[in-house]
Amino acid sequence: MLNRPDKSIRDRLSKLETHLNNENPLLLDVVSRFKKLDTVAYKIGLLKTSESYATSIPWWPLVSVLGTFSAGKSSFINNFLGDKLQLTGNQAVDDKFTVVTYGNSKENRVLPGIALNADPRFPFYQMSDEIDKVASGEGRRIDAYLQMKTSHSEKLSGKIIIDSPGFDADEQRNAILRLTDHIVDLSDLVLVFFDARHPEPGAMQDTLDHLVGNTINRSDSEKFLYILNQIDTAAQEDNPEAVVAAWQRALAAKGLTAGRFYSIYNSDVAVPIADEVVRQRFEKKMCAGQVSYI
Ligand SMILES: Nc1nc2c(ncn2[C@@H]2O[C@H](COP(=O)(O)OP(=O)(O)OP(=O)(O)O)[C@@H](O)[C@H]2O)c(=O)[nH]1
Ligand SMILES: [Mg+2]
Repeated sequence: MLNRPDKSIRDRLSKLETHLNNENPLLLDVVSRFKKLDTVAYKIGLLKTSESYATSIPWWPLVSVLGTFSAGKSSFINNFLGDKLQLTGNQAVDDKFTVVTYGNSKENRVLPGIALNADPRFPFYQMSDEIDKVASGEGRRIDAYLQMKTSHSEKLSGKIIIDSPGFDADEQRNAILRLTDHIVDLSDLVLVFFDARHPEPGAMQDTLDHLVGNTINRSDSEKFLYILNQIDTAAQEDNPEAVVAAWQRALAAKGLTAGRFYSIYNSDVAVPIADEVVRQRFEKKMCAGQVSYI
């Protein structure tokens, strides 16, 4: 019996090592220990030579950014990375999930979803098989649902961020919803974005149903952060408390009364606040908001 991994797994591990070398070299030692363990497991028949223990754990923490359409998910990611990676705008801009990973090259690269099948950073071995599991027959259309982008931002090194299409009642498709569930399951941190311009339940019913109602009873509910973005838009009428209260009531109506709630705005794209006193107060509060969670 052969005691060494077959070629596909050797290639995969060598890609994994290259990525770790670029992003988190400390973990290289762990891979070599897994390889030793694999050899033992091949010998006693616990593992097939097409498998490795090293591929069964997610090496890169996954942060997903979900929520209502036009809430500012993509702008937030751009701001966090310090890189204009994602398109933004007031219309529903994104129609697929974008898996954002670290890239060596200074230029951002866009790769089709199928590229994820071969990327050892992503916690699925064959992403298209995973899509097939959640939406039968859709796996071969992986490019319709997913794309991959690389950014040279150091902030991305050692982690993966997923930007998502907003929840828009008209646009909702089953496969997208099921893929959302799947991504939520795999994520280590889930940021659920809401829009302070529309804090009332009607505008965010699907987000409430799907990302609040369905998640409060999960055993890993502590990985969800609920974020009311664009709170700068409450500066004009200087009523952020009323806006936040309306939002909290909508969440509470779905049963969410405890959790981590933040109200933030993105200073890159916010409307300038004319009143000096109000501006200072908003800026001070924003600094207190823990946007640095990632
Ligand atoms: N005033 C203000 N505008 C914001 C803020 N964040 C984002 N925007 C604007 O809101 C609009 C939508 O932002 P996006 O980042 O595209 O929102 P998104 O959630 O990614 O939208 P979809 O991908 O279409 O669901 C853009 O015009 C942004 O400039 C904010 O904190 N304050
Ligand atoms: Mg977007």
